[in-house]
Amino acid sequence: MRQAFGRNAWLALGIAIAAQLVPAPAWSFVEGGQSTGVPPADWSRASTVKIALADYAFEPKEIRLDVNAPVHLVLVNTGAFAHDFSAEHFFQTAALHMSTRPLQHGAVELRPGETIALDLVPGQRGQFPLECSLEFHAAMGMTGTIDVR
Ligand SMILES: [Cu+2]
Repeated sequence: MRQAFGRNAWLALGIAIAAQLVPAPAWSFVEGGQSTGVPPADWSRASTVKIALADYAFEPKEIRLDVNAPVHLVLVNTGAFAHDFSAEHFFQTAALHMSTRPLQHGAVELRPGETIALDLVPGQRGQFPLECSLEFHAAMGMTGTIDVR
């Protein structure tokens, strides 16, 4: 009994320490009428931009977005293989809506046939590289540009 309690106590301590070590996300979150560090966005006026992830290309290859304008980025994997939408620099400058699920290292991966919507506000003008980070996909042409104006 004593030993079981001891193990649980150590486990709780380990979880508490691990929680402190998890780095804060590089992006910020925004919600209509409320914000956490970024101006509030009017999501009722958000535009929708669809991007297909095919084998092995983004369609369109150049994605144009307006700076500080909320957008529903709808990603659809139309291919037969898994792909990801990897744009770490772009996502670092954008504010994600709080309902948008967190990204892994500035990327979101989609299974064949999967659709994922990202609600975000581009926060900086510029041309940001986009690629599929799965092995050899970028080399086969699965790259693009996010052009924020
Ligand atoms: Cu890919």
